[in-house]
Order: sequence, then structure tokens, then C-alpha cells
Amino acid sequence: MPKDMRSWIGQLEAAGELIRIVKPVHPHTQMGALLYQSREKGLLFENLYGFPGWRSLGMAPANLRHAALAFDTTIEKLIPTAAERTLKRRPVELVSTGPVKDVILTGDQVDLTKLPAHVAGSEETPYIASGLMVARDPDSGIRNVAFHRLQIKGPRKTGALIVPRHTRQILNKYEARNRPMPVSIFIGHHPLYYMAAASTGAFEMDELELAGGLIGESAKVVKSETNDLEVPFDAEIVLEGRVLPNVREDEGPFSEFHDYYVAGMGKNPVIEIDCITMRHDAIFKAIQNGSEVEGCVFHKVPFGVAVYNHIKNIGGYVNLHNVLVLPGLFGIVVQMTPRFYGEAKQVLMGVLSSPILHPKVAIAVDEDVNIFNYWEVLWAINTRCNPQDDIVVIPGTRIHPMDPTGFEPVPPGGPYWHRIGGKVIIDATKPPLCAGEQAGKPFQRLKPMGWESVRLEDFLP
Ligand SMILES: Cc1cc2nc3c(=O)[nH]c(=O)nc-3n(C[C@H](O)[C@H](O)[C@H](O)COP(=O)(O)O)c2cc1C
Ligand SMILES: [Mn+2]
Repeated sequence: MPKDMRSWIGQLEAAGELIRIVKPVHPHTQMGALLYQSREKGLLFENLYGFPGWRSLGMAPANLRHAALAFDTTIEKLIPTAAERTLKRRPVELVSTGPVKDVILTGDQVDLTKLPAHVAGSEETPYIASGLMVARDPDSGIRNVAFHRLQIKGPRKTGALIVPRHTRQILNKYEARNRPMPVSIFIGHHPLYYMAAASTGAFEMDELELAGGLIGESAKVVKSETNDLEVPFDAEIVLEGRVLPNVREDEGPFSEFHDYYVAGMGKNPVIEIDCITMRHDAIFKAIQNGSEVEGCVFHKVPFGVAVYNHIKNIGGYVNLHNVLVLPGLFGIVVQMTPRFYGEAKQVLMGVLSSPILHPKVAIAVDEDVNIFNYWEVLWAINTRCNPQDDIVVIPGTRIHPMDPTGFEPVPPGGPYWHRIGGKVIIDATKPPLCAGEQAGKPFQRLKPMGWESVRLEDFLP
């Protein structure tokens, strides 16, 4: 079965996870609130005020249960499964055309204000939050794909936030030569493309090859109309344009992953759009960003995967079961069975120093703690952690540049934007296996009499 946004809508609907909204909804005044409320179901808006003929899909995935569905697995197996598939890559396959070329708009036909981009937060203007930006390193030809929020600034102009990662590394090279950076931005695809774009890897890692690995078949791509970048042939919409060299304008605010506005706004790059290609009945992709909404799901899986693959080999081998990214994305829970004294702390140091910049709170719990129940994690912290030994604060580290608690020595817009702050390790595990059974006894969880066989539903009236 092809994996595109259409097949994803079908899969969600078949699983009872999609609601079609037929009442008209205004993307600028109503959609943000509706998306923010829909934490359980995906929403397909079929009737948009001010944007006749358009439909828009949002909160798809709305949560980790939906993400597991996209990976055809369960929430418990999501991170281990995605972590394994992330290690696979498939080369892209170039095809001559595809549905994304149904409609080709150039010159004065290009009008971004006609796209039903929604206003996510109360302080904001319309943003395209679902665009995956394809760019290519001018020296090596290596492709990069990443999320970059796009503030609509005119019919052919957007602002963009490009934090100091791979796209920025490429942009730096173009700007040093005072040349515009060609970009093709695809909007609307299967969530595994979004997961691939949000994945952190080596600069050499081609996110479209990763998407192929996650999906289990090569991504099929077509050439752009106005530059030599390739884009998925079955995306809903593609914007082709140029990041103007060394131009900076005010950008922001925008609802960010931790539920704050003050995040990266300031003097940021500007893009001029030359061409739009799309399906004849293109469905727009809305992404509500914030804590525990869709944008956060696209972070949580790739973060969990990167941390999982990073820590599983610490000290040679870790008896690692699972990883959960906490709301706000600055906290990670590791579920493991420690074998040695100090092993959990060592693993948590890895969590705080992995390819992912966000984590500042790292918590380890045992295999008998259900990490998908926050109260169980809090229970473990309360009952298996002796703060004088098990909590360690590391001051003065580089933390995420959008963490408002940190000190910001260099403002956004340039290549050195960052913040400084503390990080904390919380070891909420019981004594390790090497301590023997006796040492673990006080931490054996009670089990109610009859637990294996007696079920409440059998006794309900
Ligand atoms: C919903 C969402 C929105 C994002 N928005 C931005 C953004 O506006 N600017 C940015 O630089 N990174 C953004 N990111 C993060 C990048 O996509 C992410 O760091 C990615 O790994 C960068 O890829 P790269 O390492 O290839 O540059 C966003 C991620 C998600 C999941
Ligand atoms: Mn990259």
C-alpha cells in the first residue's frame, strides 16, 4: 500500500481515530482552538471559511497511540521498533512525474495567502508549520530535509526559523558566497516522512533515505520545476523558492513545542517562493504545535529513538526497555534494569549528552514501572529515589535555546544562538541486579491477591 497522506487518513479512519468536521471552520480564528482540544482524534476539516474547495488535516498523529499506528505497532513497542527501523536506509527512486505535479503555479499565480494556513496561537499570524524543507549542500551535494516554520509575509514571501543545525550549516555556505539557497518545501505526507525530517543524525544522513527505511520502501521523488531539488512525488503541495542571502527580518511569535511563544523570534531568514505545485484536490496539512499536541508527537518519537539508540550501548550494553519523552520535551524517562551500582546514573548522563539538545531532566525507572502512566513515574521518584544520593544537578551546560529558564548569551538569527543552564539526573531505580535478591526485597511492588485471574469486569452488574 502506498504510504502518503491519503493512505494515512484511511488508516486513521479505519481505526476509529479520525473525525471529519463538516461544519465550516475558520483557519484564522477557530482551527487552533479545535486542534488544541483534540488530543485523542485526528481532525479532517472539510469546509473552511474563506478558503473554498480546501480541506485540512490536523492532529494526525494527535498522540503516541496514533504514532504507533503509523509504525503499525503498539505504544509499548513504538520506540524500540522505530529505533530499529531508523538504522535502515533506502535510496530514493527518481520518477518522471506524480500527483504533486497535477497543478503548477508560477509567477503571479503564486499566492501563499490563498493556502488555508491556520493561526495556531493567540499572539500569532498565519504560519505553515507542516512544511518539510529540502536543501542541498553546495559542496558535497548531500541532501537535507527538516521542519522549518514558515510565517506567511506576502503572496510570495515567508519568514523562516532555521536553528543552528543542518539546514543552517548549508545556509551558512550559501550566505558566505552571497548566493540564495534553493529550497523545495513539501507540505502534507505520511507521518513517517515527518518523523524522518525531525530525526537527528549525521549531516550525511539523507532524511528521505531514512523515510524509506521507516516506511519499508524507497521514497519516490520528482524533480522540482525551478531548481534541481527532488521532492516526494506523492506529497500534497510543494513550495519552491530561495532563502535570500544575508537578509534578516522580524519573525514570530509562534506556538512552540513547550507551550511558550518566546522561542526563536527575532531577526530571521526570509524566503521568496517562485512556484507552487500540488494535487488537483490537495489537502492542506495543519500542525498545531505545543506541548502534547501534534508538533510534539513529531518530536517525541525521533527524540526517543535517538536517545534509545545512543544509550543502549553505554558501557557496552544496557538492559534497556523503553524511553519516554515528557511534556515540554525537556524531560526523558528511561525504563531499564540496572545491573551495576551507578549504571543508571551513567545512562542518564548519556541522556543529557546525546544528539538531542532538549533533555535537561533525566529520570531512570525499573522494568516494573509503567512509564506511560505518569503517576507511576512519580511514584518511583517518590519511593525509589533517595535525593541525597540519587539526584545530581549539573550546572552551566548548553541547554536548548528555547528553554526560557536559561541564560541567552547570543540572540536568535545567527549561527551561535544558544542558552546556558542546569541539568538534573534522577535515579529512581531500586538496587541493581548485582546487589542480589535481598537488597531488592524492600522494593518489591505489592500485588493484590488474585491479580492474575480475578477481573473486575466479570463482577460488574
Ligand atoms: C513540529 C516541528 C517543528 C519544527 N520547527 C522548526 C523550525 O521552525 N526551525 C528549525 O530550525 N527546526 C524546527 N524543528 C526541528 C527540526 O526539524 C529538527 O531539529 C531536525 O532534526 C533538524 O534537521 P537537521 O538536523 O537535518 O537540520 C521542528 C521540528 C518539529 C517536529
Ligand atoms: Mn539532517
